[in-house]
Amino acid sequence: MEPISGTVLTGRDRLAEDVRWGLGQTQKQLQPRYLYDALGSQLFEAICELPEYRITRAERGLLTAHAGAIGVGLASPVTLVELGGGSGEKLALLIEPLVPMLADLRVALVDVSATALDLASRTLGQFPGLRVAGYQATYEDGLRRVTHGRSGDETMMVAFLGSNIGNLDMSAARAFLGNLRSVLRAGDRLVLGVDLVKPAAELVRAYDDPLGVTAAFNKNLLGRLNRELGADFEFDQFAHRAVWNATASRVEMHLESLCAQTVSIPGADCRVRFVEGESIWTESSYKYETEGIAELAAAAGFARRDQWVDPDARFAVTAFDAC
Ligand code: AVI
Repeated sequence: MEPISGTVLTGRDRLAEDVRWGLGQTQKQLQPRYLYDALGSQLFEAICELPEYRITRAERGLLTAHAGAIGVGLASPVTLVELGGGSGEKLALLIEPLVPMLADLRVALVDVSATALDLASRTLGQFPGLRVAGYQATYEDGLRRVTHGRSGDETMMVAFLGSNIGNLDMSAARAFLGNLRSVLRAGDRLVLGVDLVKPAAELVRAYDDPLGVTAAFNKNLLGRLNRELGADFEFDQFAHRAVWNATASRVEMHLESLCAQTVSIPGADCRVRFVEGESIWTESSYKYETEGIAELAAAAGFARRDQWVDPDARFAVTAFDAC
């Protein structure tokens, strides 16, 4: 699957092309970034509140307890960059101890969603005088723009939270961290929030909750193709499936066809045939071990400074220095 940090969605043509390609593969697939239209983003916010989905609460707890230590030793001026941060609520937790510590602190928000940038800027309004710049861009593009023309004495701290890195295949995660390192300087900091491997039953419940919110989040992708490309997917002819693939260390989300059927997608100029039981793979969520996170980042040129783990939820926040 392509990385979520890849090409920006530039409208219907891009969606149509990706859908035609993805549903033409032997293992049918759709890129996870298409899960996040307006309704999908709201459903994801609801997922974060589910008792079975512990990532958001665990990370919030770790950031609340350790934000001071995460930013310790940074010298002013500092630019704190958040990649794909959504509401800005977790960023605010990181900023709080930094405000009295640093005379010159700026924030750069990088997100493909204008709504998210707007929301995060409003959240950060609680810090009077804080300079906040928003970049509506992919991670790579936004980072290039943020780092371009930075002053000689400016330090950067990049936050990539919420286990967003887990939605990248291993090779894409490696490439992403390598690109990130290439635009940073030695001494810059990276804060990564990553979900850890845990018992299979727990993982499957987190991605197939009894209330059906994750199922709705996944099926909304079919709704999106109906709305935007005039497709005729029937929700009740597909089932949401969450599968723990232990070999690849990832939870896979699929939409499984419950019967043999043909779906028309006029906006993508195609008709797609399904046999009973055939699935569309819509997302991977890779789960790591604490050492695996450090090794992945080390290969890209980041040295682990400190790591904090929620032992119940099995979630880790790790601070790295670019070296
Ligand atoms: C955004 N991302 C880290 C979530 C995850 O856990 O992979 C998306 C998600 N998919 C289903 N539930 C949540």
